Amino acid sequence: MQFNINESSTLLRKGDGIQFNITENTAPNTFVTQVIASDPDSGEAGVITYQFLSGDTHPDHQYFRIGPTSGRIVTTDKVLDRETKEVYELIVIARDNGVPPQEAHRRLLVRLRDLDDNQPTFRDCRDLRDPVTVSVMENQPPETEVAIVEGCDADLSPNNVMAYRITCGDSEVFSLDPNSGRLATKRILDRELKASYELCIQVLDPSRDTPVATSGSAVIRYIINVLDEDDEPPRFDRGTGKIVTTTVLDTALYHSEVTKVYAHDPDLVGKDKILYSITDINYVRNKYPPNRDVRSAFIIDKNTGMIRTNFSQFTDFINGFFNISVQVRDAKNRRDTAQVLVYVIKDYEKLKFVFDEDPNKVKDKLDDFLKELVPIVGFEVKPDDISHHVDENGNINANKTDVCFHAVKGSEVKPKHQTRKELQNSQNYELQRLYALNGVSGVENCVNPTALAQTTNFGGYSWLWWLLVALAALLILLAIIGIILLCCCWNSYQKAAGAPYIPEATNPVLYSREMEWQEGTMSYTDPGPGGYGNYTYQVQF
Ligand SMILES: [Ca+2]
Ligand SMILES: [Ca+2]
Ligand SMILES: [Ca+2]
Ligand SMILES: [Ca+2]
Repeated sequence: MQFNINESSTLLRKGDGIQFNITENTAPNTFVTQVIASDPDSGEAGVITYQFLSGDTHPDHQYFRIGPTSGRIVTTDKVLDRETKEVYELIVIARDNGVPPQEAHRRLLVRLRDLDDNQPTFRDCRDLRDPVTVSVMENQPPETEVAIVEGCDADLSPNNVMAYRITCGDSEVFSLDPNSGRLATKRILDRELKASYELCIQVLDPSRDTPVATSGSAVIRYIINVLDEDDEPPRFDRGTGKIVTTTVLDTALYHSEVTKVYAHDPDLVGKDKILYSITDINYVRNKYPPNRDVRSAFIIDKNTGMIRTNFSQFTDFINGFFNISVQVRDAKNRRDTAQVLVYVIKDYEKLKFVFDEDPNKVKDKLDDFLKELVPIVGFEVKPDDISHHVDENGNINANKTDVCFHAVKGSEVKPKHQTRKELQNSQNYELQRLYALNGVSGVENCVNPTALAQTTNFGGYSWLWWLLVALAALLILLAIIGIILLCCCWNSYQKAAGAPYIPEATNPVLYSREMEWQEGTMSYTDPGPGGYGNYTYQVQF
């Protein structure tokens, strides 16, 4: 038996069967080819029937049908999708009616031609997750490449040509080559200005008129993070000006904390490596400047910016202020400077606001409250300490807050009595409204008289301690005087009672050595007045 194949539509491959090409997605009953087997037998024994070899090892036959007598192979109503399966293998069996029947096998391959039946997309692309995160270094010149955008189209070339466009986001900052998908910067980027950008990118078939979309499988989001370079100087947080005002107590001891200066380096790189230093210290007072070298009066922690005292007492410096020049620099030696004015005051010169809320709530709103206060009273209030409220008897109330402060006008500390008068002005309705809004219930002495009595220092001890010492000394002195007086009285009594008289000039110690006191009788004779008569005296021991 021999197979004859319709040669006009075949591609012969030696030893590998014959391959036919048909277009994918073709309609049912599309003609593929016709196989014809010839049998030299005549009659019934030469009648040939055709069928496909079936079974698990040859599943592709289900997509095709063969005419049992005609040998015509056509497609079925099953969809032939090239993107699902491109080549189908068919084994055709031709069998005659002889006894026993004769068989011949032939292997055929059916390959699908590609049609442009898939749209470009991002959804099914390998290793692509939405959003795509990429990065680019700041300060790079325009046209720096950020990424190559790549979609996917399941069709074969030329049916898989893709084009790209930006459909939403920061398109004024980035350009996208529609053909190559090259995403690049349009200008120099500054991370400190904007650290992250976002784009929607659509992939499309350039041969079709595709509407612009900002979502769907043909759109992907790109997040572009700008990487940091150490290109910014550190800057002091100065609040309202270049000057930081604070106070130090006249009794401050060596290494007491004065204030902390903060600087901020906008860079991420090296922001933790900024260093603080003091470049100069001056002391300013109108009269009688103290004769001390003040350049070492304060020191600063180079890492934290904490300024501490380097003297143990500041009593000589009351009514003046120190002007400390501080500097901060980063790893690239970019610098910023600020002045810290430190006024030397006594503890009881401070005032406090009493808030009807706990310290955590007050901390959150304190900055805003103090900012709003400035235009109302015309001076600045600088907080020194926030703590639970202590009443005038020294009792602590955790539901209230004390904010001790000093007031500053220009670069001078405002006197306490003036400050108190202006902050307690009940005619200032704007001020009273601000107090009511923020729960301020009073302006009081920061240190109350009781606490002041307990904490006022004299060389490190409270005055109560010194008072007790003085009383004790007085008692001892009185006791000594009393003893001396008693001794004097006793001597006088003895003398008056006829006790033996010891001359004043005689050293009692020497005298005691010369006398030999012994038990017995001592006697001497007195010639008597005018030598008339003898008197004998006896003293019994
Ligand atoms: Ca296709
Ligand atoms: Ca396509
Ligand atoms: Ca920096
Ligand atoms: Ca930077």
